[in-house]
Formats: sequence, structure tokens, C-alpha cells
Amino acid sequence: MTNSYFPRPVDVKINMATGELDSPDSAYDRKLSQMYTMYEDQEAAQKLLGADPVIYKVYEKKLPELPGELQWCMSVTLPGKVGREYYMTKGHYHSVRETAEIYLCVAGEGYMLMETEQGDVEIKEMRPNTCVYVPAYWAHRSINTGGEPLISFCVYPGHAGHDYGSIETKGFKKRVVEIDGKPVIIDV
Ligand code: S6P
Ligand code: ZN
Repeated sequence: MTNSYFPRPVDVKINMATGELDSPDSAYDRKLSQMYTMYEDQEAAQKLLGADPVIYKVYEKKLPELPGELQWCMSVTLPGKVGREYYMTKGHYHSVRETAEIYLCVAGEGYMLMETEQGDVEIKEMRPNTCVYVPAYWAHRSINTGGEPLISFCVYPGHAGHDYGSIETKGFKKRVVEIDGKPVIIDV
């Protein structure tokens, strides 16, 4: 090496039942108040804002934000609905669009909703032991359609970064809502 950067190995224990890491560098809760505008039913969202429920949790190890390195985290989307729409993550593109991600679902049930800036949409079921590959250029959002937390182990390039702005502005082209007791994918 010609500079002072030299990464060291890191290990961590993961509680696959809860998604918690034994020594996270960062752990945060995303509450409804931080994303309520993303839900279809704004009246239902307003009613829930008093209680301001946690919609999802993320436990992260912070690793070098450099090409060639990887980031990893546990993503835990809680069960629940806002109106008829299931709890979901905000969703994002990676700031560096040419970066992919792998999600390994370890518990719960739901979907991974993916979309490109050109308007292609794909949705994949998430069940324990399902591994979803989110290619470069695809925005991604986890949606919990079950009664238990939807827990995934995520790995993505160190320098990927997160672009939330595009999704906050335009949203996704599909939603997952409960109709007659079942999850149904609808057009926005
Ligand atoms: C990071 C990865 C996940 C999400 C997490 C929360 O690239 O995709 O760790 O950060 O599922 O979702 P969001 O959309 O709020 O980042
Ligand atoms: Zn991502």
C-alpha cells in the first residue's frame, strides 16, 4: 500500500430473530412522522401521527465508504398498515447508480419493490431464505405484508451512498395494499 488506508477485518454477531447486531455502529428507527407523505392514505397517516409508530429499524456496521469495500446492515420492517397500505421502507436509489445490493430475507414475509428511472418495475416476494439481487440502477423498497417483522441482511458496495430525494419526489409506480385480507399490488 502506498497510503495509510489499510482495512482491518471486522466480525459481528447477528440475532437473526430480531435483526439486532451485537455491536452496531449505527442503529436507527424510522418513524411514521419521517415518511408519512409517502403513504397513499393521508387521512389515515394523519390519524396515526399522534402515536408516531416506528415503521422500520436499521442496524449497521459502518465500513469504509470506498469502491472495493462493502457495507452491511440488517433491515427490519415492522408489521402494520397505514390505512390499507402495508408498512414499508422509504426506498432509495444508490447515489452511485452503478452499484447493486443483495438482500437475504431471514424472517417474515413481504416484497421487494424495485424500479428504474426509465420506469421499469419489478417486485419479488421476500420469505425466509429468499435472496433478492437488486441490480445497479434500481431503486428498492421493502414492504412487510405479514404479521411479524420482515428481516433482511443487506450487503452493498462501500461507496454506494443513498439518494432518497428522487423517491420522495416521484414515489414508486406501484403500491402494496390489503384488499379482502390479502396483499394486492396496485398501480399508483
Ligand atoms: C441500504 C439498504 C438497506 C436500507 C434499509 C432502510 O442500501 O438498501 O439497508 O437502507 O432497508 O431503507 P431506506 O430506504 O430507508 O434506506
Ligand atoms: Zn440500498
